[in-house]
Amino acid sequence: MEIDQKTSALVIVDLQYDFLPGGALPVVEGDRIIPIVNGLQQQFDFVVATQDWHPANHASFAANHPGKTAGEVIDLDGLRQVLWPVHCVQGSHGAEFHRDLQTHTWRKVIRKGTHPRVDSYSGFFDNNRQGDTGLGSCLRENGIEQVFIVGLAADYCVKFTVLDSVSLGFTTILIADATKGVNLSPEDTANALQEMKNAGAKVIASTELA
Ligand code: VGL
Ligand code: ZN
Repeated sequence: MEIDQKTSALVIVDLQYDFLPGGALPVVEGDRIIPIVNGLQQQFDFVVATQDWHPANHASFAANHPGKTAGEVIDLDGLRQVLWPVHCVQGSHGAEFHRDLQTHTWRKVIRKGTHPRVDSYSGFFDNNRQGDTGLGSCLRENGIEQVFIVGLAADYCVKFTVLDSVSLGFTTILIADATKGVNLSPEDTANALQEMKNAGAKVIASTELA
């Protein structure tokens, strides 16, 4: 597959310490995708990244709901909310990008999940679809038509970023060997891949890119 540099972007989702082995909400072997993502970065002129960036009082943290534990699901202002361990707190080490990740060429970093009462899995919109991070307009203003998506986690933030990208009209390509899932249930990542395909996303391997 040929990458049209003028109209293509690589979007790197949440490659932060808290989602990597040793972090607060680790994806098993999540660090294995870092060299693949760095290799892909060489193939794109236009690279942006998202950063999960929560205040300490964020409503997605189980610790902020007395008696609840991570993995439980609550109703949060009418939305289904999975409760997570405290992660990616603004300014903390866990919220930083992994040191091996090349960041110097990034055009923009999109911080999300900053509203204390609303979670934001997608890099485009908050989970209630009210807040817009500006990623869509950033891509449009730069003439981007094809969005290639990589990062963590395949069954949450990557999935919702892919689905929103499709819904905004971008040709959307998930690079499957450059993502991995949390898998609260063992099938979650496989189901997420199917959901993304059903929505119209393409799923490719990094080796297919020329
Ligand atoms: C994520 C759960 C909570 C992710 C972020 O990056 O996939 N998952 N916050
Ligand atoms: Zn989060």
